[in-house]
Amino acid sequence: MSCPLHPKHAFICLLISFAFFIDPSSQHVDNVRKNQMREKVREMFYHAYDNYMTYAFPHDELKPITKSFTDSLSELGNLKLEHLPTDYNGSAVSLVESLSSLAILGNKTEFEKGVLWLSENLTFDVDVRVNLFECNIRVLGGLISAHLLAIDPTNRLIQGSYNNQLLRLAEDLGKRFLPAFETPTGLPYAWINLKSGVMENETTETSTSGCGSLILEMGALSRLTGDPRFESVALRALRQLWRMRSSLDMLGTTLDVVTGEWLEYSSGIGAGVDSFYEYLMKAYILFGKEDYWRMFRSAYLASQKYFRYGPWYHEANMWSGKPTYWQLTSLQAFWPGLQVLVGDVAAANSSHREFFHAWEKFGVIPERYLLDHQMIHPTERYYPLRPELAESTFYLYQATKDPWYLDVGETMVKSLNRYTKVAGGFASVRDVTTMQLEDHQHSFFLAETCKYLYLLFDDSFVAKRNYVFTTEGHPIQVMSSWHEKLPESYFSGNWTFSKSGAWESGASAMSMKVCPSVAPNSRLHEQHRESVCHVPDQKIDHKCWSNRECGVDATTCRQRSCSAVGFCGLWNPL
Ligand code: DMJ
Repeated sequence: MSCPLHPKHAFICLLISFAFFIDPSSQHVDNVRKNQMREKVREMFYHAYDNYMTYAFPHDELKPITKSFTDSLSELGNLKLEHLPTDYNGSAVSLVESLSSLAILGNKTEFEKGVLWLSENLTFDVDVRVNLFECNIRVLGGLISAHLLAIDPTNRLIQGSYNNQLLRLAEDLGKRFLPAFETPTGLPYAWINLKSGVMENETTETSTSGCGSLILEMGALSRLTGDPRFESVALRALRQLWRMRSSLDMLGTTLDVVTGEWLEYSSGIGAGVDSFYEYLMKAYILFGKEDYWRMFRSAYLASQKYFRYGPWYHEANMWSGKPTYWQLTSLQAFWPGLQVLVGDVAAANSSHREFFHAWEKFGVIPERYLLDHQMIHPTERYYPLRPELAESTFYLYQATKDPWYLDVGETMVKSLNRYTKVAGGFASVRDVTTMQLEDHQHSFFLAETCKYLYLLFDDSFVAKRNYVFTTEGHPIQVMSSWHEKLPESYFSGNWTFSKSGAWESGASAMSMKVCPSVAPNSRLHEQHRESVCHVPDQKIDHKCWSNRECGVDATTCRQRSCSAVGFCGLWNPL
């Protein structure tokens, strides 16, 4: 099966292509299994959610072992609580984070109850110092996504009246973010006090993801409110970050928002950088601006060239491209999911297998594994119920419909229930070598881990619509009115739908986002499929004088080089 499109549209083609190989008899068996697994995941979600509502709400997160709470909104990013008023009751972060999952699980009553409670009780006029990135992805993203789900008439989530209360809350929060961007560079401070703005002597250090992953939520907020400031500050920060890249198209991990200088030159695809890549690609999908695509493409190619080693990704110095740290980290496991979106399914599959091996070996994934010493990092042995492997598994199953990914999901569900379930919810693992637990159920377990596992086994919620999931797993629909490229005629109303017809079964929820020009009668067999990482050799006969004339291989994403006899190929050993 092959595809007629620009490389950047390749992923839809893969999604369609794989669907032609589904065997109907095995499909029935898969469906039975999927229904059973979906119900198991539903139980998991409610065990986590009900315990939160009973023992922690309206505080931010649940402590499942002691059945108590933590007001972690200001602690997010692992800093200690500061300036917390004694009468502070939290911001119900786990409830905000649960709304889109409740919608996907079809619990309209609980969704509506949550919306009403937040409308009447949530306030951001509190003297609390919060991490901008975390507050953006969890609270702003949670509110915006729930607002969009609430106003989508096809969901019928609200029986009573809904007067955009969640959007008003989001707008209020977004305005409180704005002072963070008032720096000489336009790069935002990492921390902000919701009541008073940037605090005296505030740290000027932040991370690449901290200032490069705000555009989905802030962009959506501008489109919804008509106030351009949110999108404009987020975009300015993103462009500034991109201007600071090295000649190799690489970025560091931490930087100073006042001087605009890099503080940490080593970077990779994991902590501190991960969602920067993700948001360039997803912003292109949601808003259709060519600029996002150009930035993403360059950054992605550099990642394949300088970080990738077979299925693994090490870190590298942004100036020299030389490897620095050889580590597999739990956060990196989102990468295969992103690769599915860009069409590099083969590369996604090979990395995903390595992460799953790690899961099988340890029961869950340790935060950091030292590839060069073949051991777990001595101080990062924990697994805080992270969603990234479930997320990639969901994307890869969407793209391939290979039932092996259902096995992966089943294994994950079993491990989570076996090692992390306690009477009061799900607890993080402090040490994967002993499975000793820690008294914390992070809100992303409700927003992401359970949601992606549920969607793996039942994608009916996304099957006929085009959602982009934020880095916190909150769905935002692709809309023609927000999009620079997709023609109006492509949409039914203002929402997007999969086309009906013979090939619909193969079109996933993600399929229409960047592939508008596919027609059902396309002569798919005669076309050549390309991956986004494919860069053609300079000469059509693949002859070359130097490595510079050779491109990047489409299947492996590896840089080709010029052989002694003058031909481009994958000559360099891994
Ligand atoms: C989530 O808060 C988001 O996915 C974020 O981008 C990084 N990872 C955590 C969960 O692991």
